[in-house]
Amino acid sequence: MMSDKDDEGDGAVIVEVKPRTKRPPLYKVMLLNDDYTPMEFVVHVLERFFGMNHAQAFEIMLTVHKKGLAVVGVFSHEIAETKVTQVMDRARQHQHPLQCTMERE
Ligand code: TYC
Repeated sequence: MMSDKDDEGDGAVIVEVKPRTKRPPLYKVMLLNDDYTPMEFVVHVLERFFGMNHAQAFEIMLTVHKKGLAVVGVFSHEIAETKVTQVMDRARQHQHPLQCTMERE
């Protein structure tokens, strides 16, 4: 129809598109409990790789010990992967079975 607002009969149609900027997804990094990894080692890992002070690190370590797991930080995909790798590498070096995983928030 020639009376249409955006159609002047020349085939040109104006389509307005809302600019939508999606936030990048975030990932929870979690530490899992086991029966063998020494408590001091877990505290050290939390201080070294998650920037916690000793008191915070000790508290989170105890939460994992009692509850089975805890979220130790929330990061972009790349940072979360780096944290998991750092923890798993350090645990392997010391032959501890400590497990660290990531999950989309
Ligand atoms: N449960 C371990 C122990 O009794 C301590 C521990 C805490 C291990 C947290 C892993 O993610 C962990 N030695």
